[in-house]
Amino acid sequence: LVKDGATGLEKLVLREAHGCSVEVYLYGGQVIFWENEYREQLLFVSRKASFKPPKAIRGGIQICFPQFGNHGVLEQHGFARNRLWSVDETPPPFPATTSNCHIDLIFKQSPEDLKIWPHSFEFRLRVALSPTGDLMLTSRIKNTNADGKPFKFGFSYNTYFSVSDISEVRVEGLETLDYLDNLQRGERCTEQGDAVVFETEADKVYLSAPPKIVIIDHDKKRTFELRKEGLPDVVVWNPWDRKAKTILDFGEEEYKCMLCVGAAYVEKPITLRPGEEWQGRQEISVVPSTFSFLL
Ligand code: TA6
Repeated sequence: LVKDGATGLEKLVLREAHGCSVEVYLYGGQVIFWENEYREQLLFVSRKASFKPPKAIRGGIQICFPQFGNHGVLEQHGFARNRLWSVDETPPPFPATTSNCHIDLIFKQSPEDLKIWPHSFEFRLRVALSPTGDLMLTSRIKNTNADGKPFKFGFSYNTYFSVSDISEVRVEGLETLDYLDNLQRGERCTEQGDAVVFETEADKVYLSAPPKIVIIDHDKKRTFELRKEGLPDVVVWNPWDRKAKTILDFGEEEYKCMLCVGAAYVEKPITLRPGEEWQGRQEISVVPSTFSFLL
């Protein structure tokens, strides 16, 4: 656990044998850097990001809980992403699939937040790096209500991928899916039959998406793979130029070099009875793009 010089925030740094590394802020439980062995920054962080409460850090992987978007009474995307988490000294046994290069954080309900969301929970987050530098996030959320009450929640790993040029990016795996279009008051629409490309603002939640999504950054000759478990939906967002100008913690031209794609649980909220625990995993990896063999 070190204090980040630039932001004054405490962070955990995880370095894997081959040089891949990940940095996680206790603020928001937020992965902020993910570097491969070539020291490339694979996640986008806005140069205008605010690192002070109550603003969530614009970039990396935001943990949106217990609400996604404005679907509910809480602030946009809930409060987990702008609260202080702590190191989990007593992590429960995680599924064998997480590598032994990991860090564990925990986030619990606070007395003040109980007023806005009257439920007790334990949210344990494991951030793990595989031997090949894949980044795996496992969230385990347990209902610890003493009053026997179940609770419902929404969730998303809002992951800001760094891309070379958004107009050269294609996303495969979302073809023909139904999605909720946030630009049309959440209206349910159906995606076309081939890969998703970007020419204007996009703000969609794809429903019941397959376990693997592929994001091809043609210019950087890089392909991201996103695998998910326990999370049926996928969020896709790029503000494009006009919307970007209205976002204070977002540089005007930055929409060109980012794409927010994340495994989520949006359409139907998750219900947990007391003592029950939900688990949601997202694993992202970088594979050399097939195009690189052609060029
Ligand atoms: O995940 C997509 C989205 O809900 C978009 O509608 C956009 O608002 C984005 O999240 C960013 O939200 P934020 O509260 O972080 O500015």
